[in-house]
Amino acid sequence: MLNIIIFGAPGSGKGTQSEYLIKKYNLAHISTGDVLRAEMKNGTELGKLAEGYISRGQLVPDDVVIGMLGHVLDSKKDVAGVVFDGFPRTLPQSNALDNLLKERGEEVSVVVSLEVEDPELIDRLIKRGQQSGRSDDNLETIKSRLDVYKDQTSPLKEHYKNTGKLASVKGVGTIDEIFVLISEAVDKVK
Ligand code: B4P
Repeated sequence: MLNIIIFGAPGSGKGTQSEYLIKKYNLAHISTGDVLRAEMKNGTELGKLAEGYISRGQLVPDDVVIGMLGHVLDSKKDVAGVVFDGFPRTLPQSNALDNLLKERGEEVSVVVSLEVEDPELIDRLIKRGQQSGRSDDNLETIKSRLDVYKDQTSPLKEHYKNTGKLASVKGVGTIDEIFVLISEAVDKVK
């Protein structure tokens, strides 16, 4: 199975490129951000809990997200592989993913890291906020999300570099141009 982690700062294009990946390689898509937003929309206990963290630009606690991921993964049976979008975001999440995949006789195939500078990230998210109305796409929260990414998530790059799974891709350019680079990285491990 092809298990792709699409990794990067908020606004780096993870969600956008995931849509292309699932179509080209016929994969399932797990976006923890999408799952949490659906829970918020449905007003579930999990959604209410997540809302406080997301609106402040903080990460939802590891145990909550890891438990949720396990359930979602169980619902994706008989697939050619999975695109993990926005998960893992911390070292404990990365260890949990390794274990969840191992239990299923699987492993991470490749970690595609989209590299985009802060001013471009801020610009993209402000623009999206004007259309989407997402509670976390405002300047103050975007700055917190970028700080959280630097402190808690970006260290994972070193971790995946050490395992030989990291493929860094320039995330600036047209969506199609970036997808060509991502496909090259994926085709190497297919
Ligand atoms: P996510 O939904 O994952 O949001 P994100 O990291 O901020 O990235 P997003 O998907 O929005 O942006 P993308 O890179 O696709 O998470 C939201 C929140 O949920 C987190 O802050 C956290 O609180 C919580 N959460 C989620 N997962 C968690 C976890 N594992 N652990 C704990 N908490 C978790 O960027 C897309 C934007 O850029 C779009 O507007 C797009 O149109 C634009 N774009 C894309 N490519 C472009 C290009 N080439 N040029 C110009 N614009 C481009």
